[in-house]
Amino acid sequence: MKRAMSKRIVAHRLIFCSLGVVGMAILFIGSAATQPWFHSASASQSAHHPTTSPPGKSHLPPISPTPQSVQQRLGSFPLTPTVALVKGKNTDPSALRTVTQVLREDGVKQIQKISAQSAQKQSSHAPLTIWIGGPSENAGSAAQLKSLNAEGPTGLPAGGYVLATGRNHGRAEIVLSGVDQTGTFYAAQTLRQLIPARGHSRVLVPVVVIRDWPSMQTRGVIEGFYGAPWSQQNRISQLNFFGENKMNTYVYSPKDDKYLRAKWYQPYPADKLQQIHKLVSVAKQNHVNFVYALSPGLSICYSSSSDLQKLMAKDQELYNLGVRTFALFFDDIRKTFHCQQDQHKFGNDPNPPAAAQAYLINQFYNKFIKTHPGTQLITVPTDYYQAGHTAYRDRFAQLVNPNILVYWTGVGVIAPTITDADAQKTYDIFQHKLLIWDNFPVNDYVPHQLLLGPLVGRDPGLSEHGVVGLTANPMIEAEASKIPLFTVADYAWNPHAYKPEKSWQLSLQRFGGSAYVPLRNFAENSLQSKLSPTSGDTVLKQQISAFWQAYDAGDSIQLQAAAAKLLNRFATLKHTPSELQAKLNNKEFLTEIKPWLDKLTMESEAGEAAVRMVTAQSEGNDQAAWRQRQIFDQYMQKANAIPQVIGSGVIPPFLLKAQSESDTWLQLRTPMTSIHGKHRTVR
Ligand code: LOG
Repeated sequence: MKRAMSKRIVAHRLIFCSLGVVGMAILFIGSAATQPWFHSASASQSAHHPTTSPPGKSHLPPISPTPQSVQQRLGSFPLTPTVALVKGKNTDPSALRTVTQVLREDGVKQIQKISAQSAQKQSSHAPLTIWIGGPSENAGSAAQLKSLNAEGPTGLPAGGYVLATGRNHGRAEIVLSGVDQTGTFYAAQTLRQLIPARGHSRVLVPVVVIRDWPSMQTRGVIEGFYGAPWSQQNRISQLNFFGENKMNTYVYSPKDDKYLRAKWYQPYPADKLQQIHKLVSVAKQNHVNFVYALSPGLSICYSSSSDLQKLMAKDQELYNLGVRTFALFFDDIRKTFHCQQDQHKFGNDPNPPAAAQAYLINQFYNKFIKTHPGTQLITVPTDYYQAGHTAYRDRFAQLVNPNILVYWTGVGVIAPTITDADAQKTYDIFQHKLLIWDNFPVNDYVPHQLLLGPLVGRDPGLSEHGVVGLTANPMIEAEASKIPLFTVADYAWNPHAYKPEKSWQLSLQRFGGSAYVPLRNFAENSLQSKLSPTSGDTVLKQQISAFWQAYDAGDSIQLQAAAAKLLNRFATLKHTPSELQAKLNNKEFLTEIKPWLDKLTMESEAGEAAVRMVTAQSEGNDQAAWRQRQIFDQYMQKANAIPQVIGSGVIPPFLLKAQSESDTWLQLRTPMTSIHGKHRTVR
């Protein structure tokens, strides 16, 4: 379906061109990679996806997730202090709220809200009219799109939209038309990026037609890690962030919420339920589907009807709060039984654990999902990460109702790559639609690391191989997680156009604002993960290798030059924490990353001392070398007292090598040594 539609879009563009719409440019985004991120999975680009055209006048701000198609036409018009907003009967309230907020932020003073009916009868006197809502929401928008020479959204996948701007008989117009309410909300999110506030200067609206839709149906986050769950505040902030980035799914499944795993059978106390209620409503405002998962496998008796009742009673409470998607998870449990009854019932099955879980899942499906309209069920099997067939998987595939979505992490719990071929193979085995549980950027297995790099290594065609979507398991540090999650949103929306480096840069710009430079310096040193084991601070890496080269060659001029550069970089890194603290208005993030900031300071101080120490050694300046060694030791001690890891693969190896060079030098000169004929005590 997607291919067919994309062909239509190409045709649509051609028609535009042949009509001679002057100056139209189709803008797409290319990138130069500085990290080895492009090599991890096949990088096939299908023909129907955007390529960069010579823009010439490309002043469009970057839009993320990358839209499927952007046509920029000649010209722009000012956002006037008075604007008319035309809404229909069913216009999405969140889209309306978002547009209003954007206009206020952009300095619009007067917003005249009018209904589609009255707008059709008499045109407003405002110099700019904004129509909000697609055909199902706002009866007037279709005609407006037509007069702007833009095709409507009908036929786009759920969440698709058209955003068109231009002049209609001399009057400026903006039309936000979703194929559904979510699409209109997404059009509003795109508008937010299209017309960013410009301080005191007037905002100009570029003339565009953006026709956009998600490639992956399900896009989002699964709070599914071990360790301290996110706070209520964290979650609210995340849900807003998901909406802004067109992610539509949040799976509530923190392993350490006792009510969903250890004590899955216990009802929530009223205050906890109230908190979840709030989350469900914030999710709804952001067009995010709140999924509630129970992990009963630590103690459940699979065939017990009273245990089933307890599961259903628990989920009924959530249903009452508005939850419609439920999950039963069986990851990280033993494949043994907790009651004799199960042994009797399933003991002789070709695969007892698969049979027992399938029985429970199907029972729950028949008794709960089928009796609660609008609900659906997801599961994660115990064999969620293996490559290929297992006896358990084969039996599970045979028995579990085909309407149930199956989670898969890719091959390996933390999958370095997820390829189209892997997906197809796994889909063929499970014979159920797959949802990716992407264990990135989760750090519960390496809690001393931050995984701030972009998502890499995921093939672009997964949704053509049985995959309905991807949810990322984030870090314990919620705010910090937003940096990689931004790129996850970009990937899942439009995987064929996804460029990790480019997406990551935009993520840092959006998150960092005026603190972009120090944020990038910090993040460059917090990149390593199983997905990108060799990435790191590229500037520093090059400078370090130039330094050792000059040192090994005994070339003092080169060494001086290399040392100066390296000292410069370490000084920059040393000041990065204070710069971030001064420029970044995000207390929560700064608190989360405090130990890493401290570590960076200590390592950079040690790095400076190391450069001076090695240079002094090389120059035969023993006194200076020894003085620097003492400083180096001081900072190393402080750095070693902080367990957090930063600069992996780059800074610590440099410090260790410097230390070992210094140790060798010390051994040659301890306790007394003769330098230039003079006796001097080194220690
Ligand atoms: C857990 C997950 C955990 C992750 C990374 C799945 C399906 N389950 O090995 O909760 O955060 O690994 O440590 C897991 O991935 N099991």
